[in-house]
Amino acid sequence: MDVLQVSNLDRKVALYNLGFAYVAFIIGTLCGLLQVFIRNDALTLPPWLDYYQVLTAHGILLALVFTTFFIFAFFQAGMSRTLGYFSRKVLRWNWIGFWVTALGTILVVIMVVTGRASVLYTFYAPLQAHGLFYVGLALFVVGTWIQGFALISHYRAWRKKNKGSLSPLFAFMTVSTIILWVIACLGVVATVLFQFIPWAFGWVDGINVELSRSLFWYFGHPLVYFWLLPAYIAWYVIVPKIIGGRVFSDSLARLSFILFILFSIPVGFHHQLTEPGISSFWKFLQTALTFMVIVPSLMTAFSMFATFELRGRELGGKGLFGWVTKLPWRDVRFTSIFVAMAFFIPGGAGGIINASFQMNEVIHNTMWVVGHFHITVGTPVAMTFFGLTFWLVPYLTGRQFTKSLQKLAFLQIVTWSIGMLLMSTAQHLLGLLGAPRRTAYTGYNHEAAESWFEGVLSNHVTMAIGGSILFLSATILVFIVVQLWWFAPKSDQHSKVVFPIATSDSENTPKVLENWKLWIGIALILIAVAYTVPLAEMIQNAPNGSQGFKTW
Ligand code: HAS
Ligand code: CU
Repeated sequence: MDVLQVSNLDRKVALYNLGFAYVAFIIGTLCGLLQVFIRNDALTLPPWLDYYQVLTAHGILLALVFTTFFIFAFFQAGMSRTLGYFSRKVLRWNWIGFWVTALGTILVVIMVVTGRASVLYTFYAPLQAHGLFYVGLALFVVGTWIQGFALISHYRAWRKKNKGSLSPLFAFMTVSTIILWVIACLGVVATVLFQFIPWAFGWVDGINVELSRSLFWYFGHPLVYFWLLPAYIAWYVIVPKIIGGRVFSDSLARLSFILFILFSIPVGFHHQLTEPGISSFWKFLQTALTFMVIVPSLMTAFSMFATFELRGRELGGKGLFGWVTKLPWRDVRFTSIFVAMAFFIPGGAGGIINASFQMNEVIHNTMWVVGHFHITVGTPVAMTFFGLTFWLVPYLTGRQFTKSLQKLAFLQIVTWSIGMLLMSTAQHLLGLLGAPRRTAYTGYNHEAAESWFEGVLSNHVTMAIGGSILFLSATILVFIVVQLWWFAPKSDQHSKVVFPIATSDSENTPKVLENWKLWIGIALILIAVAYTVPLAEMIQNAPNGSQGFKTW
């Protein structure tokens, strides 16, 4: 087999992941469109379709399926690019992992579409879905582990060959993200295998609700960093190359990823601050740790500004802000990701509000939280993935990102930004005024609420307009992907798309940063401190397990 052929094989598995991601994306955004109209009373669903079914499909297809498949496409392409082509074995396991993940997804989607699992993506007990829904979830996780371990074995082979040297930044960050993912999944695997599956198939009578939710959020919070870190990889490693700069600091970048491994897991209680059954001390400890996990994001913000300013000044930018004008704004691969970053400033600030123990009371069960995650995962993460798509698909298919497609790409990111700005602002404000989340309608305080909800931005109509613009944007994006995959002109030697990787000077980077045993060990200690006692209390003081409820 010649080298070119091998590289094409690596690309194929990445391309399959990417294709799967975009199929989920278009169906998921359509479900989102339906939702804003239902909440606006402008749409009544046919009897075989229900609000919670659509909401479950929306959450799962976008937050879980689109992200995960895209992330593996990016990882596979990037690991093959930075560490060399996959061996046959690594390639085979990547494929097996892909098919297992896909099989799990299809099972889950069938259960949701046939109305057997309208339990939202958080699948809180005692809501009870069909047993196969949980089996699908388990397969999904196993599939990602197989792909993850295949990439780790590729990395280990590289390290064996390059004893004593730090791995390239892209590979380091990919491995960190996979480590975080595997440790995080232990919680969801435990609750799905030992609690949900026996209960849903009727082998046991009841479920310990508090324990299941806690194990879910042990996973659910680091899950958001499993989405975010690949975006950060793009910010640290790809964006500097696109603007012609370099990585600001190799050690800072690696340290921030290590901090995510340490602090992103022992914090799940910040999603359960209003739940009884966990004493305030443990809630307080975990909110304090949540404030620790903000640090690596602030380091990232600092590092991005530094990269931009250094490059802008290099290009002749003068004065305090002159460098801003020197950045390559006409390059949609950069502009899309810059706007994504800008959205993360209010997105992250909102997260800090949520994590503040007392303030959480105000926003917890409201639309505010829905606003929060649309300007974290829905834009900073998703739009970074769009920005990557514009060159990743041509890179994988050997086609050109033509001028006319570039114009369309600008239209796509402008519409996504406007749609998201309108929708998420309305969601935040409606939430503050008391509009609930996770529910289609509430009679509580309805008359008073009607009069509050009449402002231009605090309005369900604004939210629906935003949602419609977003769906338009999604169709443009999928059109671009289809063009780049099958129809754009083939690239030749000159127009060949490269995988951009910035130089990162690791000469002075402390080697201890790549000592995984050390960091995984500390992470496990922190997890044990934050979780052992409260979980033990939940098991010891558990009331009789709850029966299952189907509310739909
Ligand atoms: Fe969150 C709920 C706290 C980040 C996603 N979050 C959610 C839910 C989701 C979600 C999906 O403490 C709902 C779950 C559900 O269904 O119930 N979140 C935080 C905190 C952070 C945070 C402290 N969340 C995220 C990210 C997500 C995400 C990232 C997805 C990817 N979140 C919470 C809490 C709740 C919650 C509570 C529970 C609420 C409840 O009561 O239910 C932090 O990680 C945020 C740190 C980030 C920053 C921002 C740094 C800024 C950067 C950009 C630099 C910009 C540049 C460009 C360089 C401090 C890095 C310059 C441009 C210019 C224009 C100047
Ligand atoms: Cu969280």
